[in-house]
Amino acid sequence: MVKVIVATASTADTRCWRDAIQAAMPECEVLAWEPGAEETSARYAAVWSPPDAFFQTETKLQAVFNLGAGVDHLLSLPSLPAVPLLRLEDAGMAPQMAEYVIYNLARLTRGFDTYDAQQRRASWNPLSAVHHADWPVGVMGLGKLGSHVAAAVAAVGYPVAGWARSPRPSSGLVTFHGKNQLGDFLSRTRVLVNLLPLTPETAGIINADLLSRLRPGAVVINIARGGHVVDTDLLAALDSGNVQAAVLDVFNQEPLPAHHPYWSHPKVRVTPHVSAITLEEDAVRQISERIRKLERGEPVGGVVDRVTGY
Ligand code: NDP
Ligand code: OXD
Repeated sequence: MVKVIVATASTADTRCWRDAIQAAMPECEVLAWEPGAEETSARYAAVWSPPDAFFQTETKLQAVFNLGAGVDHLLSLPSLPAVPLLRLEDAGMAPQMAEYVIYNLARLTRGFDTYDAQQRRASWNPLSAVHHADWPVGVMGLGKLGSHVAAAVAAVGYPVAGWARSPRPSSGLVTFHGKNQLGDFLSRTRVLVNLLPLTPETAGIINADLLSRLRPGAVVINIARGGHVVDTDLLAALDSGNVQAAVLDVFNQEPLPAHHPYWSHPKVRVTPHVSAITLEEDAVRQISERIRKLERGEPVGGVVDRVTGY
């Protein structure tokens, strides 16, 4: 019987995922890894932020499935084996991301925070109409999540452009690609939405130079990874007024430390890495379908390119 082993940073999560995968794959034996356990000869692993010790122990793996979209943590582990690494593709996260971005866009552009304050004072005071043209949105990263977010934001009526590594001739969006076109992308962007993977090329990309190239009154929505942002540069841009607001879901250190200035900054909204939560049913369906395909010797989607890092 094929063995699948689950490993996460928490024993409780590991057991939940083990139960869910076992229910979906009665033909396999699904195990829950715990620190100090013996090697199990598992063929497949399903993991989220496991410790390196997991890969030191489980040395017979033929493929590793990430229980999320981003693989930056896994790729940093020295003992990650050189076998196919597969990540979740959308799996119900793209609509959550679109909802998060549209909610925050509407809140910021249409003054819903002001209406909240007005309600507390029983003040009836309509603000002027919003012109979407004044809020051009730029989505960095046009992959499974970014392309869905860009299309959803465009459907609400905002002008949207996207930036990726390679050209997108027929995407129906205004698109830019590569370092050479980053400047043109930024100079037409007022609301910057980050959905890049964290790789050596993209680490620290949201820095003083990038922020200074956005349109005046810029807004930054970071829903990818904290490592994309140079926090001191973003705080300086917020304090100088170059950036009028930041919506941050991911941080260089998570949980965000209690003393961090983002918590109390009047121009910052913090959420605890929830812009898209991995949905158990969708994730288990995607992983079990892929394991079955691998067992039949068929090709599978979601394989990470170890050279580009995503
Ligand atoms: P994909 O791999 O599908 O897409 C990545 C996109 O980024 C591609 O369009 C790619 O370009 C582009 N890209 C990569 N490197 C560069 C670069 N150097 N310059 C320009 N563009 C680049 O990823 P997903 O859409 O599935 O996920 C994106 C990220 O979202 C994840 O890596 C993860 O970090 C984050 N995430 C956050 C969550 C949260 O709750 N906050 C939940 C889920 C994901 P190209 O198309 O040309 O290859
Ligand atoms: C992911 C995440 O990458 O939840 O899936 O951050």
